[in-house]
Amino acid sequence: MLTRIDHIGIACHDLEKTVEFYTSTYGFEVFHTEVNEEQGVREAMLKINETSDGGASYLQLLEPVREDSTVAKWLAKNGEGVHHIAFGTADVDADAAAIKDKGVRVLYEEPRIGSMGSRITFLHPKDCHGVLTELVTSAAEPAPDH
Ligand code: CMX
Ligand code: CO
Repeated sequence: MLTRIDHIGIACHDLEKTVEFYTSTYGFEVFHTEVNEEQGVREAMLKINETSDGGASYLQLLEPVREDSTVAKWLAKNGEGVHHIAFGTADVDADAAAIKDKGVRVLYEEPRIGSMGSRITFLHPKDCHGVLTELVTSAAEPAPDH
């Protein structure tokens, strides 16, 4: 079951400048930063609020680290802006399978590693009314037995 907005992914050219905007304009704080080589991004997670399912909602600021990454390609076409939305669930495997059964393309065979050791997958934006949609189970949520 999808129980929160886990994060909104925002693509930017310069992570430091974008972090500076979000911290100085709104007073948000950087909760975590990392490089995800597989996804081709450097990222900063800004925690906005905790959620009733025990998780939290973040902004995920993303700067590409490779010219051939999905975010670099998207920035070249669209410029900076909202890149994707992510819904949180305690069981990304089960939710991805159920959504796939409804005819939505799930981009990964198996969830991959996202921010802070989470497990993530994506739904094709063309099957989601133009919104690239991520499903995420945070590392703090033990996957239920199947
Ligand atoms: N939001 C909405 N639509 C998008 C999109 C996005 N972020 N990215 C691509 N599209 C649209 C394009 O506009 C294009 O539409 P048109 O054909 O109408 O022009 C279509 O999808 C195909 O786009 P493309 O530029 O040819 O890109 P690709 O098909 O090569 O890749 C996608 C698209 C979704 C498969 C790829 O971006 C992907 O695999 N994304 C998942 C991984 C990812 O985004 N990682 C970075 C974030 C990591 C994290 O959150 O931790
Ligand atoms: Co994301």
